[in-house]
Amino acid sequence: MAQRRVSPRPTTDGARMSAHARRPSAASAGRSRRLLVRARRLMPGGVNSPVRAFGAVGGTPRFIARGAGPHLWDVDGNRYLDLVCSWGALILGHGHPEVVEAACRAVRLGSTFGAPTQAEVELAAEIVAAVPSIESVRFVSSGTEAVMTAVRLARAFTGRATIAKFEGGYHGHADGLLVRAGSGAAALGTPDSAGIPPACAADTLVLPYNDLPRAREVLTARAEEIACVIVEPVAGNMGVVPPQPGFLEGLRALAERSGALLIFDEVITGFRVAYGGAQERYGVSADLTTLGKIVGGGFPLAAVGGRREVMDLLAPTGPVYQAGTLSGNPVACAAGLATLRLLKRENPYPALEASADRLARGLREAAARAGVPHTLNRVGSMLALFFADRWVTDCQSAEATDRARYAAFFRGMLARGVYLPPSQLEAAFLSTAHEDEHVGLVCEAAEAVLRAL
Ligand code: KE4
Repeated sequence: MAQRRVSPRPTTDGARMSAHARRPSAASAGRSRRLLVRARRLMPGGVNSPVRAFGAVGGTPRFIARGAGPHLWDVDGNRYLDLVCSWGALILGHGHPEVVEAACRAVRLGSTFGAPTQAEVELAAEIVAAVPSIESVRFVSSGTEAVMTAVRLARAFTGRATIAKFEGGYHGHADGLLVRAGSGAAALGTPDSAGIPPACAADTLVLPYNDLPRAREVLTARAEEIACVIVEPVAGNMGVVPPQPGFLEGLRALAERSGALLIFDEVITGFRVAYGGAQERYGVSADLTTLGKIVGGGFPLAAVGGRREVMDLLAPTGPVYQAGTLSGNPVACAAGLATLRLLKRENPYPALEASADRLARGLREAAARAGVPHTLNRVGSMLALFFADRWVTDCQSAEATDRARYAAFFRGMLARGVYLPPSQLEAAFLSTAHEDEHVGLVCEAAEAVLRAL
């Protein structure tokens, strides 16, 4: 057991704090640091998903003890305003009573049966009602599985092999999709993962996001071989990059013309940017849609859905095999159902839009007053502040921003009790639990940190 030292010592975040003179919101990280030492002996990097290791921002990853509403508490008792919301999953904040009650009620009846349940039928019905292009849905346990299944369906339906994706788009870690992915991979500077056979990556075309002429050129030239075009309708894994006007409509037309399926990866945007996701917000329908995060209410549940003639290719009705021990898990379905029913009943989207707009304006004003070059992208309640002097419209411009300055900003905000995404190439989120006072606190902290930068 490490000998606890009582003298003040520099934390790895560079802020020297003593046990007595700690700023009210400054965060000590002693227990997190000690847990990290143990964790690294037991798990690669001490984490179960790379971005959590703070590799892109430096400092000690905080081990979280609990969450409530808009807040997280770490194992040292420090409280943070959470702008990650478990990567967008918690649109209702941490521990919403209706979601907790639904999950507790379900788990008392049994955690998993490996057999059909009514909860799956009810959740499927909510999703089919919410997204008109989804006539049939299959539940899985992660966004990666949902995308894997969507791509396999597209290949079976078209009889073609090639996938077209967009640079900076992250669609989970299936071999064929981890090609110049965004999110963790790009942030770590290894856009292509080791362990993926060249032959596998060869079936994946990577196009520049928001570049419709280039997409038109490639998708026309190689029309015969393209099984699907998969896109994040709002990119949330290179920071936040909205689709340029006409981009999604153009992809729709190109897919139509080439006979490829258009897959909207709405793992982030589904139920986030509107109740009907990006398809409602932009009025463009997909052939297949992948959902995750919000749809599971904070539990491991994701989904792939779309045209019945495509979905019916899935076993047991068709020849495309796909399966999962915990697929459609009853506890996750209960939490997801409670979440979607509350979103439909209360329609918090206008209020979320207004809160996020206030936050965006406050951050822009703080950066301007601090004289720090910046740009900010926002769609609904997902947003990203970049340190750059020009718009961020694609992966190249996102990666060209001042990421070292973002890392310093992240650490400064963390020390002031605001938990931002630990990578510039991620999205920040608000939840219905974030109120005006919380938005104001974030803007105040941002101004102080930006001035210090
Ligand atoms: P999961 O397999 O992580 O549940 O979902 C993969 C996925 C698919 N599609 C999109 C658009 C996604 O954003 C994701 C996962 N998102 C990342 C954060 N941007 C999850 C966080 C992490 O990897 O730790």
